[in-house]
Amino acid sequence: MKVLDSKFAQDFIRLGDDGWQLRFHERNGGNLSYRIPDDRIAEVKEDLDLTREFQPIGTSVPALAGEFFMITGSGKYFSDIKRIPEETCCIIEVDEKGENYRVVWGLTAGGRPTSELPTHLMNHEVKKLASDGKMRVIYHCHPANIIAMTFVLPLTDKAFTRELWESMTECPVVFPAGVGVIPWMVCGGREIGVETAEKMKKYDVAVWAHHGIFCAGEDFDIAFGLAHTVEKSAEIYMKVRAVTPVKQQTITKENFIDLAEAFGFELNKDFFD
Ligand code: 2HA
Ligand code: ZN
Repeated sequence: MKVLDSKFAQDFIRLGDDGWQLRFHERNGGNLSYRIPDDRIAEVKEDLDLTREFQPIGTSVPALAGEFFMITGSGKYFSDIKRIPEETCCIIEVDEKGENYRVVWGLTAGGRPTSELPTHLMNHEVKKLASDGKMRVIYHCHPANIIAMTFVLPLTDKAFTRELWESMTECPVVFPAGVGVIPWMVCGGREIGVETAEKMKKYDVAVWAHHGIFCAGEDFDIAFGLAHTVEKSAEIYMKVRAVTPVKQQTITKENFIDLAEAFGFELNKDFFD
């Protein structure tokens, strides 16, 4: 089978286009990766070129040795993913040590995988180990309202989690563990990847101050739905904040407890006063 005829590639492309439509990706902002299951990569083997040289990842991810990932390219635009997926995306193979990668499909007009490759792979490693292999998608985007929130709230997991939970009833249901927050750092390297992966041990969402978010999910719908929910809640928070410094009422701690009981999920109690 051709890569572009596979369901995983079509789902990858649809997420990319959905993110573009929702204005989460200005210019070349954001990146997306998917850890491809063995049986899915076997189906597209005929379309892969396994002859290229391996290159350093820039970090070590031994738990991902031998895995294949579909991933967006550095400098490529999300607005182009649907139109020219083979130019904007690629499939990479990680070597047997988890230290090098090579491109085996895509980037037909040249280029390399996203500058955030170390963060993507370190997040995949953490999530693969924590979920018994179920988590497969890591998604990074630049939604305006969650970025705006990083200029008005203290950069703590608790401040962000509480305000996001309080701004929309669905939020504690969708991300009951909460969200992690990372202060401003230089992006594109190993250091920010280490900090993000540390947050991903506890949460499925990491907020990068003045930059954007990273979300993890078992599949494309879950990862994208998470980013969408966080951003919608951030939009409500910023709207409320813009018209009043004081909320007249909100969702209370007791309300959260009732909600968790009704829906049968475990809320992260670290964020209760
Ligand atoms: O340009 O979003 O964080 C891609 C990015 C870097
Ligand atoms: Zn970014």
